[in-house]
Amino acid sequence: MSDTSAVKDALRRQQIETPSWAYGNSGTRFKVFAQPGVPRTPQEKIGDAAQVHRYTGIAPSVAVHIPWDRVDDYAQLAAYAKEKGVRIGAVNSNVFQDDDYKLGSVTNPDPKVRRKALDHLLHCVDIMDATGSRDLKLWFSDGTNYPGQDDIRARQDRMEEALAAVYERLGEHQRFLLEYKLFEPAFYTTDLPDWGTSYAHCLKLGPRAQVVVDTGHHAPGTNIEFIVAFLLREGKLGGFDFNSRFYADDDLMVGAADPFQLFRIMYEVVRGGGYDPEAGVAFMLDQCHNIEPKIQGQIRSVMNVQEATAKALLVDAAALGAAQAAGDVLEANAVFMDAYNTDVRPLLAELREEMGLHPDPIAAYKASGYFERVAEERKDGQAAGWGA
Ligand code: AOS
Ligand code: ZN
Ligand code: ZN
Repeated sequence: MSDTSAVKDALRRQQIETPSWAYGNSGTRFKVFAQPGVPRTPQEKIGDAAQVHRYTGIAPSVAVHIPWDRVDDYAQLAAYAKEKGVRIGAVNSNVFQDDDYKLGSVTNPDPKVRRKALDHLLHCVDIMDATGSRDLKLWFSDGTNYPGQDDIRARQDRMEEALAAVYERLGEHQRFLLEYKLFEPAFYTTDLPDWGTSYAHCLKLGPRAQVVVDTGHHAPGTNIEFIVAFLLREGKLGGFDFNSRFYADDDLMVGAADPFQLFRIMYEVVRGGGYDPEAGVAFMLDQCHNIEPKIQGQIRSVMNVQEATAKALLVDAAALGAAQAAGDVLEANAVFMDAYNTDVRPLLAELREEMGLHPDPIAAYKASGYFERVAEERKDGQAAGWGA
């Protein structure tokens, strides 16, 4: 797509979801550096997410994490989000922070622990019913640390059983997105370590079980865009948890470590039809802002995805196809790189003005005084943190 107005039309309908946990304090295992103005409640996290949407125009939903965002009335929380101009997106389950889960959650050798974990997952579907969320995001920390610790095959059987029970409970318009991760916190085996394992489980269950690609969850050097192309082709790409990494699951701002990789991923999304709303691919961020300001960090990340998308949309498909058909390796690569090397910032500034937004979202946010206001208002009380 090289016609600028078509590119702009496509960008106008982009939707990127921000995660509630990105607005709270977070850190590494060594230290959590508390920041002023951090939200104390799920409602305040939603308020912050609404700011990101306000200045970017393309972040209309916020993912919640249960029980970090526990409230008595989830329908009321959804109504609150609506009032703020956003909606509640994916519901993220959490079966990794309880003492009972030391040896796993749904794959734990103890049936009582497995039942407890499954009950939590089913409760998350109840929450989706109340919030109107389409997606349940499942990430399991389950795995083992030592050879022989547990039976690898039996753990797959237990995983299959739990996933089938959740699938069964989903409503007609609901899906689950199954996340995989190479390692951490388990260091020897992880029960869902790669896209192939997630894919195999999802394939058995049906169309409402989809794979989610967290860009930080692969071995260094993995060709993530190939995974994206393959899953899309199979109708199994449910969405992304975007972030960037230098080493492992760093959860840094997307596009910070390797903007070229982000472009290559977005190109495969566009190429495979994953950008069309009917494809149902959820574009979510999964990040933790340890040292940088949180709302601003989310705005920057949304802009990074938008820039990569704009470049991907700018690839001249006709010229690329012709070069590929002719076997002209260098010309094909040149067409691809031309799009990547285009400075799309002026185009995006123009688009924002057409959308009634400030051309520079970060400058507009900073000038709004929101941060100073909430820093004052939220002086008292317990700031939300990773896990609270
Ligand atoms: C964990 O590594 C995963 O990325 C999950 O998506 C997790 O639920 C999220 O990062 C919040 O901790
Ligand atoms: Zn994730
Ligand atoms: Zn992760």
